[in-house]
Amino acid sequence: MPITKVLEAQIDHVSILDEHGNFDEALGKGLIPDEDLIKLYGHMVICRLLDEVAFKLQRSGRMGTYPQNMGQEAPSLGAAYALESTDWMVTCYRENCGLFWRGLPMEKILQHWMGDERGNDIPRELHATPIAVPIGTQMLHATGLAWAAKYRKEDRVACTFFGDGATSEGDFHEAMNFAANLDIPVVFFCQNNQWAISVPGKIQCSAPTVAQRGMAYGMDCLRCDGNDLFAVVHCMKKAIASGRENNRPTFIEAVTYRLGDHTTADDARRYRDAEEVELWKARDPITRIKEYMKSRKIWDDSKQAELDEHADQAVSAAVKRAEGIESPTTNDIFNWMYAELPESLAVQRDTMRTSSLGQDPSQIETPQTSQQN
Ligand SMILES: Cc1ncc(C[n+]2csc(CCOP(=O)(O)OP(=O)(O)O)c2C)c(N)n1
Ligand SMILES: [Mg+2]
Repeated sequence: MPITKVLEAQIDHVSILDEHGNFDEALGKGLIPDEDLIKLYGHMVICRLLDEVAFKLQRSGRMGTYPQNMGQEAPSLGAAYALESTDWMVTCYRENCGLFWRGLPMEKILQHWMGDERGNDIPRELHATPIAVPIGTQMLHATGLAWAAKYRKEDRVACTFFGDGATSEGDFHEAMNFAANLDIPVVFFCQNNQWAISVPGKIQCSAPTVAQRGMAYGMDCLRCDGNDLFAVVHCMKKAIASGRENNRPTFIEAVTYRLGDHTTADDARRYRDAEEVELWKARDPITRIKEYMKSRKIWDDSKQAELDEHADQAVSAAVKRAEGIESPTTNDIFNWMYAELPESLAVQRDTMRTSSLGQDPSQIETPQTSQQN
């Protein structure tokens, strides 16, 4: 027989709680205990409010550029919930909700986007890496971390998060290839929010799913409704088990949507249709859980009012703490790169960098004293 079939592929799409309130009992029953669901819901509500407040802080000049997570609360939260606290979370910038679940204080996120890099100094015990803004770099870090864990025989997997656009980066393919060929326990978690700034997914990926990119490397691939917390938890549990038991990486494509602009420096109305946004507003992950809990009679309006008040207080307190942190000095730019600062940089530091502006540092009288800000 001259032609034989060498591959027949299939990708499963998992949905447990859809936007119409349909709940798949077979997959969903017992997956998230009610008590946890209430806590998870609370995290999503607080995270959404933080986004709204951060947007206003930026507009009123109290914050730098900020990438809202609005509409994408469920993917990282479901993943963080399924992971052990000792597993690595290797994130980019739309995983606030999961990081808060892990225990990252909200003011750290605010401080970081207020322009203070110390906000990205993640407490070690959280097992989370700094928020990666360069697209794609963190997937390689996750592969390295999980490889190290395997080598040291630690019971630890790494989960790395990235967007649909990041799957066009070379780093992504290197990380995937390495992980699959060396049996490294990494979960590659793609938040497919349909857009990479103004570039729609269909331009970046001509395959019908992003998930199948994992197939090319020989790893298990799963696709789910990313706005369905239950579906995310279901897929993550499978992926984590495969990592822990067999050191196998898994690729998860969580289909979601960025309800806001790419960042506060963007205006998405210039490149996408209002109808598309409306369609996805109806698939909001937060409303979905709220309605589900109401239908199960474990949530009501008075509990919601209590939560809203708590969220208000928590976010206001975080803003106050972030704004109360003393600003770094301009000298900090020089302080953390070299054990011993080269002479040329010392001159720049001591002259407020006037030498780089074409002024003669020797003409400046008391360089060191003018540094404080
Ligand atoms: C290496 C690199 N190239 C380009 C950019 C500029 N940039 C910032 S976000 C972004 C799009 C990322 O899209 P996606 O991966 O889908 O993530 P999303 O923002 O949609 O969550 C680009 C190109 C960058 N930060 N890093
Ligand atoms: Mg995207």
